[in-house]
Amino acid sequence: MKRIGAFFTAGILLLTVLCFYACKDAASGEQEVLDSYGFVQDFSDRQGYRGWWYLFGDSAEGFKPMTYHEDFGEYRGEDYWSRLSVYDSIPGLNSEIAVGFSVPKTCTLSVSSTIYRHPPEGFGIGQDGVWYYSYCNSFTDAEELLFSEMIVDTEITVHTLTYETQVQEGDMLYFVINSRTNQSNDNCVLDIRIDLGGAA
Ligand SMILES: [Ca+2]
Repeated sequence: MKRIGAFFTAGILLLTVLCFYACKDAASGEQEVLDSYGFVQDFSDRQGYRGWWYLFGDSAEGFKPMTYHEDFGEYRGEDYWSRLSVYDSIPGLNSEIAVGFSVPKTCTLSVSSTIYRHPPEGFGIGQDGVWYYSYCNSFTDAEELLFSEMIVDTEITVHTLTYETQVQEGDMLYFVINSRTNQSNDNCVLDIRIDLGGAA
């Protein structure tokens, strides 16, 4: 009986310790540094969860956080149509949308992103697809782009874009969708995989 009591006491003690650390992390906002991250895998109703941010605005003027709409399971910006989700991401009429990723540690990091756009039936006049590009912290010159691609297809075509770069803890990576000059049928399906390598 004493042995059962000892196991019971040890179990309660272990649960208390685990709860303490879980509650401490939740309260402080600290998040465990993982080896890999995924936009779809980690998608959350909480801005900043696992380093992901859901944004709208402009790469030149700056981005602002979108608001999560629970009924639709998506983030929306203030600009009409501007939204982000694992199923459908659409730039606004007068704004870009962006996924931000806050780098949790200094390292060499690799990115692999897929994107496709739902093209209209019988590709319409003036429908010019989207521009998808990525940069770190700021973008003022095309040479700073880590990848850049026009997604202009007449049937569903998955584009895979990759890069590897050295980053510092606290850097912000941006993955931006721009509607170009016409916003028709700019619905995209996006994923971003990020793997953290060794120390830079
Ligand atoms: Ca367009």
